[in-house]
Amino acid sequence: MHSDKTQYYLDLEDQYGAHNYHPLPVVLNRGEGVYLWDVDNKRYFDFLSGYSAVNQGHCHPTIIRALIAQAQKLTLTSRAFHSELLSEFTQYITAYFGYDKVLPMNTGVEAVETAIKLCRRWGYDVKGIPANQAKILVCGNNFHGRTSTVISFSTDPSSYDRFGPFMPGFEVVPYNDLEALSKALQDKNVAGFLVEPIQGEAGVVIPDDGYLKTAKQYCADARVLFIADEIQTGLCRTGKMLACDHEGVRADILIIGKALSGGVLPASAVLADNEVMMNIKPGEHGSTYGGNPLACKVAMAALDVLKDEEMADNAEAMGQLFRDELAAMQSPHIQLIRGRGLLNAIVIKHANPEAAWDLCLAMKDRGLLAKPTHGDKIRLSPPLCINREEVLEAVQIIADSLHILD
Ligand code: IF1
Repeated sequence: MHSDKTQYYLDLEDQYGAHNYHPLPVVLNRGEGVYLWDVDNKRYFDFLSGYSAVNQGHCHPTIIRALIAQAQKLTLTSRAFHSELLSEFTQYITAYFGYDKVLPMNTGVEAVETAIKLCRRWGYDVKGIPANQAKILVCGNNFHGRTSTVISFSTDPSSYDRFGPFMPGFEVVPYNDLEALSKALQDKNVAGFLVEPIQGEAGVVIPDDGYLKTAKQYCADARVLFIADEIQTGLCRTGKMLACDHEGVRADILIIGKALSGGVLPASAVLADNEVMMNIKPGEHGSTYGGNPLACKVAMAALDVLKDEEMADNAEAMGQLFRDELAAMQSPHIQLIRGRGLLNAIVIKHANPEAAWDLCLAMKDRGLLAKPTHGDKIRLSPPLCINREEVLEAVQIIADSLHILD
């Protein structure tokens, strides 16, 4: 069982915190690179990376240096005034991703909400959709966050059940189904198509080769905005800067978050060209903390690190090695291994429906942290600074742990 110390913290949170999560029973208090430590000073490989927010590794020194220096200088001005850092950040990030403009927000879902508002506004002002008729197509099994608007188009009851009434104006099309998309695009009131290049929460579901490229073309032909939610897949996680880069697709609206700050603070951004971005006028959208100097400084450092340390290439190489080594195990308990770069998942095959959870507990005991999703899937997504030796060591832990299911 747990140490008294661990149990003490588990009990505190259980008593005073809302029960909106079901975490593994481990209490962490330190992180560095690919490692986390618990309150008993036991070390773990982090194979969740804060749901892909910590791509650069925990407490990356370059990012933390930027955080500390900026925190001692200026943290928040609000958008009522200009700041030196926001100015610099807008130039930096638009050049980095190749868009005319950026709109900074904080959490991922706020950036999704922003993209929805931008898309609708473009639909009315540019495309000429009649008032309040704009439609946005979304995919089956999507995950784009937890606000009431975004859960309105979730297909997962645990996201939406008994949280209604829901926001209208969304239509679900099956993921990875070009025919269904093409049919839905015939509606002249469609303004946008919102898609995850790889579906994370659904269990790392990778669409067929060519899906994104053709979907983008269909959208262009129908004069519909292609909106890529790269909050989880972006920033080198899948072996390219953006997952859309695998197919040479440039989104009309690009949404990023999570690793934009390297796991240091909430920072998200929406990127688009003037035709889309310039329809929102002063006072029509914003956020107290969006684009604050501290987040801008941290985000530039976090983006620098991704390029300076060639994290896309490392994710590609280490991901390949990781999947090859998992496959070589030939475990009877692994039904499927899938992923791209270091966004990976295994599907567990076992009579016991608790097997994936039990496996995660066994891996925790042996020094590796990961979390099951949808019962039988385990996402395996370490920080992108992981090296060959560490991948092999992690694979050994997974192999040893799998034997508890024998
Ligand atoms: C939770 C998963 C990851 C996202 C995409 C927007 C957001 C997310 C593609 C919203 C957030 C999270 C949030 C986290 C679990 C999680 C997750 F399991 F759902 F799939 F990452 F693996 N678009 N993903 O993946 O961003 O507002 O949270 O910053 O507990 O809800 P946010």
